[in-house]
Parts: sequence; C-alpha cells; structure tokens
Amino acid sequence: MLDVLDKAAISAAVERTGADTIVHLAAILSAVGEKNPALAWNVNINGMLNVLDVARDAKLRQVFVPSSIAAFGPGTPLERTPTDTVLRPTTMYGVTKVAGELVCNYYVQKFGLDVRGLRYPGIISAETPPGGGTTDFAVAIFYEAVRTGRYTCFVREDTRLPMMYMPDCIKATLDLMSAPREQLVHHSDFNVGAMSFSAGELAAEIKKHVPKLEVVYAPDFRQAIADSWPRSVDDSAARAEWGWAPEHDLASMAADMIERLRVRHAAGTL
Ligand code: VAH
Repeated sequence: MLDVLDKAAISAAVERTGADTIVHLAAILSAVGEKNPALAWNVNINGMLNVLDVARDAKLRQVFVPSSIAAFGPGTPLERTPTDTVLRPTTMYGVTKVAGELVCNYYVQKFGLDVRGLRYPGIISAETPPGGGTTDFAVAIFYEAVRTGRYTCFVREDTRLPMMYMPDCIKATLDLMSAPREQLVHHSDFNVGAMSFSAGELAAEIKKHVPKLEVVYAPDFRQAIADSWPRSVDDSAARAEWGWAPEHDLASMAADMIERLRVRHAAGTL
C-alpha cells in the first residue's frame, strides 16, 4: 500500500517488485470530488503525473490510466457519444479526466511511453462496494436488494447511463493492454461500451430475482452530474483498433450479481 502522492514510494515499489507495468486506478471519483475539488485535482492529476514520471524514468513497458464518461459534458451529443468530440465536463473529476487524457497522450508523443486508457462507464462489481461515484446507485441497489429488500435511489427513475459489468471492464482493460501498439490510433481516450439502462430498468431486472424489492427515487446533487453525462457511447474506435466486444448484458449481469451477493450475504461478508 502507498500514497499515490508519494513519488518516491511509487519508484521504490517498482524497484522492489520489478514491475514492468502500472495499472493506475487510484482516483477521487465524481461525487466525492464535488465535495472536495482541490483534493480531486491533487490526487487525480499529481498522482497520475507521479506514476507517469516513474514509468518514464524506469522505462516501464506500459501504463494504464483510465478516463471516464465523466469527461463529457454539455455540448456533447448525449446518444452514441463519439470518441472524438467536445469535452466540457462540469465536475472537477471530469476536468481531471480530460486533463489526464491530454497529459497521457502527451507522454506517448513526447517520451514514447506506452500509455493507454479507457473512458470507463459506470462499473458494477459484486466484490467492490460503491466508492463515491455518481453511478454508485447501480451498485448499491444490488447490495440493498440482497441485504434489506429496500433501496432509496439518488437519481430519477428515468436516468439512463452507460454501464458495464466488472468482468467486461477487466476484459476491456486487458484486451487494450495486449493489443499491438502499431494498431492503435487512439491511446488514452477510448470510449468503451457494454450496455445502457435507466435506474428503473435496473430495478425491474433485479425484481425478477428479488420480487419484494422496494425502490424509492429521491434525487440529490448527483442528479445534475448524471444529467451531464451521455446516455450511450459510440465505441466503434475500440472495436476497430483492438477488437472490443462486451460479453455481459443487463440480464446476465443481474443474475450473476444477485447470485454472488447472496453467497456473500449467507457467509456474513456482505
Ligand atoms: C463515478 N463511477 O461515478 C465513476 C465513473 C462513469 C462514472 O467515473 O464517478
């Protein structure tokens, strides 16, 4: 474990482990970032610069730095948002993601560092609890459906966002990192999609497994963030340049999530 703002600690970890690749996932997400924008800027930008500089100076093979659909904002087409389009985010997290994409692409061009990145949609996992993001509702609803059968959702029922099941997120990340470099036109700013659904459609799918689930919709400050993001993305560049193809849809994700969370609940680890 280390502090991503401690460059010497990152360098020492690379030396100690002999790592040749860094997958840099440490970041302050959108909702927490709006409560502390200075912290979000410091961690997301300076932490990333530390990782890039250590990778450059240690001549590492590759670096992965994720971006996010949070890089988009007003003025961007909301349906089938293109990979190459207007990027005017309204959250500090989104600003750090746009800046991150530009800096990572700069390190590719200026230093020849093999940096790659994906604009992750909302990621849903049965292992990782919600972590301060605006898409947390799509994770928390599963956990509460299994724990209590009741969930108060912090966005409107009709709020639709691009989402992805964690196994597909890992697959996309590994597929991108193993693609031949000469095939890539983009580097750190690929759209990657799997599915899009509204909070209401998600609740209806979960009710097929938890019929008694009660969902109340009580939008809070995160509604405005969600409203600034795409409803769906165009990931044709990812499909063309490194063969992206998702394996999970809403039905298969919901069935697997409920099954896994029920096992954890029975074991007392939920
Ligand atoms: C967030 N889960 O909600 C993150 C993600 C697509 C959004 O970057 O902030």
